[in-house]
Amino acid sequence: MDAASAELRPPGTLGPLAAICLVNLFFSGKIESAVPSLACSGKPEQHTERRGVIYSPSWPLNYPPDVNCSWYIQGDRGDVITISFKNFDLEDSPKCSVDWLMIGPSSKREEYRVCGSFIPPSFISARDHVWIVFHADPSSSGQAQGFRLSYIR
Ligand SMILES: [Ca+2]
Repeated sequence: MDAASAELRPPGTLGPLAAICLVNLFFSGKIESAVPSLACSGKPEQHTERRGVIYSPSWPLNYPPDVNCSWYIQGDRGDVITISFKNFDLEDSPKCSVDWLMIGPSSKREEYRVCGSFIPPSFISARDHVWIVFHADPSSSGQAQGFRLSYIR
C-alpha cells in the first residue's frame, strides 16, 4: 500500500466498494483465472451448477504449453447440457492434432474436437453429463489466448 491510500483508510480494512468487487470476482469465477486451475492438475474439475463459465488456463492471457485440463459437468437425470463458446483461439493444426478442445460423454469418447481461431458452433449433449478436455502440446510456439465457454442445463 502506498502512502496516499494508507491515509484514506485505517490499515487492514477494505472499503465497501472493494468488498463488493471481491464478491463479484468470486461469483463470476474470474478469480479462478488468477490462480492455477484445479482442472489442469490431473483431476477433472467437477461442475454441478445449472450454469457456469469455464476458462482455459491463464485466461485472458495465452494458455501455457504442455497442459492437459479436464472438466466434468454433471446434470440431473434427463438434463441436456448446452455449451456455447464466447471466445475461442487455439493453435490451429490439421485434424486439431496439436492443441485441441474435446467434448464427449466420457474423457475417452470424443464427439467434438475443435481448434483454430473461429468460434465453434454450440455443443448440445445427448446425455446428462459431459466431459470437456483441453490439451496444449509441449511446444512454446503457436500459443494462443484459449477459450471462454458457458454451459447451461
Ligand atoms: Ca501449442
